[in-house]
Amino acid sequence: MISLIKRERPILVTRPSLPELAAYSTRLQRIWDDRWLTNGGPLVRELETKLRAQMSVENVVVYANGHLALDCALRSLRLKGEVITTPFTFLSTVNAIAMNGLTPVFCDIKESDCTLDEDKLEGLVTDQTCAIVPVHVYGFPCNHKAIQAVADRHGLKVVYDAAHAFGVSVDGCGLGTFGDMSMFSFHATKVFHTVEGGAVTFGDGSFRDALMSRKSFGLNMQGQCEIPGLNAKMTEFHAAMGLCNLELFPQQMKKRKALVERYQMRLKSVTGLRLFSWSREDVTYNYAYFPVLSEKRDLLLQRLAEDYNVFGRKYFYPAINELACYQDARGDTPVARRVAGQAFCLPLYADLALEDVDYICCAIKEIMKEI
Ligand code: T4K
Repeated sequence: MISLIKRERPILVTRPSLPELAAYSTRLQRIWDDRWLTNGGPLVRELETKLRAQMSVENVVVYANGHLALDCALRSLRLKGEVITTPFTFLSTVNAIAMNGLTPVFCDIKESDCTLDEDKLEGLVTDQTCAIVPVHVYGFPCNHKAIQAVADRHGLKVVYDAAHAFGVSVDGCGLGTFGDMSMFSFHATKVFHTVEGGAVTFGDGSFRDALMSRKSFGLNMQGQCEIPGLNAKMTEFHAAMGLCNLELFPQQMKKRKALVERYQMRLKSVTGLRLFSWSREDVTYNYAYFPVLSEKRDLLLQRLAEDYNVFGRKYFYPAINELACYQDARGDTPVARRVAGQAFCLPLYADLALEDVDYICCAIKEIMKEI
């Protein structure tokens, strides 16, 4: 019997994992010994090497955060014109496009997994289109073959926003191998984190110099600057956290998988909720988020917070093309607008107990009976 007495401590949508302090201190000792703190030090290089193996990608460049990684990826391709993306994402995706002087165009999403609807993509391509930025939202993989086919037909670059997708693979291939480049976020709220951080993965090694120089003021190996760049370098302290967390990652995925399965089992027959499918046999999921759709979302989240001290989050609301600065952008997205009005994420992190999931699900059942 599960007690539904309001929890004293809030259960938040996520809680960053941390290594043992002693393990982090061991890594820090190297920083103290070398006095090498930033600007591409040995721990950053070690992290890039380990990420290459972990993500099964040819090339990795790490950054101070995911947003700057995406900015540098787009900047390095010297794009001009329109970029097609989806509005069901975090503001960062579209800001990175706009702040590079590019014009975002919005493609609708599929309700089944909230990723770009490949059937609506080609109709948005014009002679101004230069690239596609699809989002593996919640870590659900986009249909990369269909997207690449459109890109190839029209000579477009493809840069994935894979902020949520660390550790996800399709048919054994890491998502970082798709398109021209992929950006991953290593923010504290992500399945794998460096406190703040991010990376760009890419197959074509000739992109490396441009990607490296964009994060260091635009200076290249010869000390020249062809395009102005940013300061988007990852520090040794952040890389040290990443090296520790990489070791914990496999164990954390097992815990997250068990939590997602528990949510699925307990919520699958609750009237008024729509769950997503986690059963694609070709996909290895990372269980980054537990998204749900409900027309009663707002009331449900309010009651969960007030009566049970449980805090879900409206990831992602509103749709980006409902925000003032993007509301005039081209592209009709009825599905994204509807989904943004119903989507929310329930608490999910490796240290969450299965009993907490039971508590949250019982609370949801009680609320859904009453609203
Ligand atoms: N593209 C996409 C699709 C993205 O989702 C993101 C970021 C990006 C690009 C850009 O990547 P980064 O530049 O961030 O690397 C969070 C994250 O800050 C952001 O990384 C993430 N996506 C976005 C979806 O969510 P908030 O505003 O929801 O975070 P916040 O501070 O409200 O925290 C969420 C919950 O986590 C709270 O309940 C408290 C808890 N928390 C948070 C932090 C930071 C902790 O317990 N400890 C902590 O240290 O944005």
